[in-house]
Amino acid sequence: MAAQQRPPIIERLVVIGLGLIGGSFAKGLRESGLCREVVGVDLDPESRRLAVELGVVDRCEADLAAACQGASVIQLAVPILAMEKLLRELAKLDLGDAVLTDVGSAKGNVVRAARLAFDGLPARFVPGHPIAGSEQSGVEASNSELFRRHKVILTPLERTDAAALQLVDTLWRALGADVEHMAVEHHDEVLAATSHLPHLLAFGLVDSLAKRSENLEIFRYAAGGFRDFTRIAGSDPVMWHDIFLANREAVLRTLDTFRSDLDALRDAVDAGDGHQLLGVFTRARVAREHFSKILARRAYVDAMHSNNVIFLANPGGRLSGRIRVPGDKSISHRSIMLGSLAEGTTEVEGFLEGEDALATLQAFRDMGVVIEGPHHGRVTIHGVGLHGLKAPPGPIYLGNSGTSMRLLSGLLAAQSFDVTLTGDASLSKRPMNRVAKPLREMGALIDTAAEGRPPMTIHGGRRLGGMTYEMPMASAQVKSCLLLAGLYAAGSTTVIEPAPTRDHTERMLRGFGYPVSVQGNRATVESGHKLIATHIEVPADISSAAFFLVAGSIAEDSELVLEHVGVNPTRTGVIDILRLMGADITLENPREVGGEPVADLRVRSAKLKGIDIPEDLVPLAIDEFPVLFVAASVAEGRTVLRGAEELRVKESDRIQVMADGLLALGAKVEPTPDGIIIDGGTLGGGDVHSHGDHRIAMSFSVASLRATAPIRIHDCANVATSFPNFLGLAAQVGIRVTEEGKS
Ligand code: SPQ
Repeated sequence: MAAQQRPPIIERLVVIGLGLIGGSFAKGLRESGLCREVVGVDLDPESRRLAVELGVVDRCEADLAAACQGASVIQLAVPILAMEKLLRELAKLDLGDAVLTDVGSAKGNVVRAARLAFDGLPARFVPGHPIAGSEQSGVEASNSELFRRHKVILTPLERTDAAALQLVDTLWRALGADVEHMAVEHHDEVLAATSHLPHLLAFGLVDSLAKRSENLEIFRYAAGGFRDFTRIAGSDPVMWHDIFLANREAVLRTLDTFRSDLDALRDAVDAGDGHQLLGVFTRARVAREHFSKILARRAYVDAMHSNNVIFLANPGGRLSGRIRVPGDKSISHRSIMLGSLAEGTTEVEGFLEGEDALATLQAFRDMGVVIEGPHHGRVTIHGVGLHGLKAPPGPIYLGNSGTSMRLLSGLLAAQSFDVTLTGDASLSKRPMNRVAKPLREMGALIDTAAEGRPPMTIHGGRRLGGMTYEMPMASAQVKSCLLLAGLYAAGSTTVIEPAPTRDHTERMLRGFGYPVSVQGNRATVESGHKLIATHIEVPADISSAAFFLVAGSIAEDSELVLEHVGVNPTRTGVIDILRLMGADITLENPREVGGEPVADLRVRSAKLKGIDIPEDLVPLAIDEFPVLFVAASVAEGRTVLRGAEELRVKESDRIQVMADGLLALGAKVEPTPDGIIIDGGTLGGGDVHSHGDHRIAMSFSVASLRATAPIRIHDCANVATSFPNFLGLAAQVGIRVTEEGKS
C-alpha cells in the first residue's frame, strides 16, 4: 500500500546501499512524497537496475561523488563493517549541508569510524538503527511498510545538530516507525543483550549439535522447541559476523554475565536443586509474559502509564443473574506475604489475578520466593521461612498498590538487606509516614521522599524492638504493617485501633499457626514463633461485589445473586449502609471458609432514601464510598457522610473526584473536608474522570443505570488493579458499559 503523498520537505535523499533496509527506506520515502528526488547508490549494477525498475528510487548512480551532489540527506545502509571505508570516502567529498545518517546495528563503532574519517564527529551526523528486518534480502525485497510499528533508535551525540536530528526523526516517523532516542553506549548494551546474544546462542547451538556424530538423529527428533529457539540461526552469517565484530565489547559483557548464569543453572542440575530450577523457570516465564504484554502494548502493573482507556456507559438497564466476582484483594495480598514467609508449601485458591495482588506476588519472586501460577486463581507458594528472603536485584515496583507498599514496609524493616519500594504516579503521592514513623520508633531505618511520599528505602540489618502503638487513624494497612514487623521485633508488639478495621492479617496469621492475641481494640504478636504452610481459599471480594449491590438496588426490576462473597464483619459496612438506605439485600448459605465468613448475597431493586451515615460504619465500608455516593445521588432525600477524611488519601482524593464527576452529571453534591453531602435526584450523562482510580471508574459505570444519557468515563485502565473482568461481568448481568472503541 502506497503511503499517503505529502508535500516535499527535502530536495534530494541519497541512499547508499540498496539492500533490504536501504531499499525499503528509499521506497517508503519516495512513496511518501517527502523527498523531491530519491537517488540510489550501489556497487552492484543489477541492484541499481532493479532499484529503478521496481520504483525504489528515481535514479541510480554508480559514482558516490555524483550521487551526493546537492544531497539533503544521505542514508548509509551498507553492511556495518563497510561503514568505515564509506565514511572515509564521504569525508573527501564536499557534502554541503547534507545530513548524514546510518542504519548500522551497532553504534559505537560507526561513531568511532565517523570521528576518525571526518577528524571529529560532524554535527550533522545522526546515527540510527531500525530494528526491523525479514528473512528476505536484496533490493527486490524492498518494502515501504517494513518499518511500520517497528522501533527505530536514534543515538544523537552532544554535538549533534538539533535540526538534523529532527529531520531524520521526521523521515522515520513518516515510514510509520516508533522513533526513540538513546545514548550510543546504552544502545549497544541493550542490543547486545536482546538481539546479539540470542543470535550467538542460536548459531552456537545449531553448530554444536550439527558437529556431533549423531547429528542426523538429533535433528530428526528435534521438536518445536528446537525449531523456535534456532529460527534465527537461519539469518545472514556475513551480516552477523560483522555485527559481532562491530559490537565486540558489549557482546562480551553480556555473554560473560550469561555464562555465569548458565553455570549456576548447571550447578543446580548437578546438585539436583529443583527449587533453584523452579525459581529460575517461574521467574523467566513471568518475565516473558510481561515482555509479550509490552510488545502487544498492553498494561502489566504500570497501568497508569497506559493509554487513556475510556469506558462508555449507556443509560438504563435491568439486572439479573448469578455471578462470582474475583477474589478478595486484601486477602490475596496477605496470602502471598504469609505463604512466602511460611515453612512449607502453601496452596492458594481464588487468588485475585488483578495488578495490585500481582505486584505483591512479583515482589516476593524478586526476593527469591518460588511461586507457581497464578493459574485460574490457583497459586503455589514455596515458603522460605521468616528469615529466608533474599535481596531483590533492584527496586521493587508496586504499581498502584498501597497495601503492597505499606504491608511490605513492615516485614522488610527487619530483613538483612536494603530494599527500595516504588510505585506509579498515584502511589507516589500517597502518605507513607503513617507506617514509616511507627516503624522508626521500633528501630527501623527508613528513607522516604519529601513529605513521607514513596519511594521508600528500607535499610537492612536493623534490630527491631516491640512496642505498643496507638494508631491515630483507623487503618488496617498500618495495623498489618506493624504486626508483620512485630514478627521480627524483640518482645511483643501491640497495635491499638481507634475503630475496628479489617482483620484479615490477624485471622490469616492464626491460619498459619502464628499466635495473635486480640483483646477489644488491641492486637498483639510476639516474635519467636513460625508460620506453617497452609491451604487458603480466597472468598470473592465484597469491595467488588459492592458495585453490584448498588447496581442491583438502583436499577429497576432487578434481582441478582453474588456468590461466595467474603462477609467478614470488618468489611460489611456497605451492606449495613445500603440496608439503612432501604436496600433489599439478603445473606444466603452463610459458611466459613479458611477462617473467613462467606455467604451468597441476593440483592433486589429497592427505593433508596438518603441517610446520615453512622460514623462507626466508615472504616467498615471505607473502599465502598465511591459507589455508595452513586446510590445516594439517586436516593430520595439527603445523604450526609462525616468522619471520612481518609478517603482523600486513597488512589485518588475520592471525595473530590466523586463530587466532580457527580456534579458533571448534574447531581447536587457538596464535598466537605471529611465527607460529602448529597441531595438525591436524577443523573444526566456526560464526561467524567476517574483519575486512574479503579473504584471511581467502576462507580460511574454503575451510575449509568439511572442516568438519562451516556456517561464517558476517562482513565479507566486501573480497573485491572482490583477487578480484571469487570466489563465482562457487568455486561453479563445487564450493565451497558463497554470500553470505547471495542464492542
Ligand atoms: O491497596 P490500596 O491501593 O490502598 O487499596 C485500597 C482500595 O480501595 O482498593 C485503598 F485505596 O484498599 C485498602 C483499604 O482502603 C486495602 C486495605 C488492606 O488490604 O489492608 C486497607 C484499607 O486501607 P487503610 O488505609 O484504611 O488501611
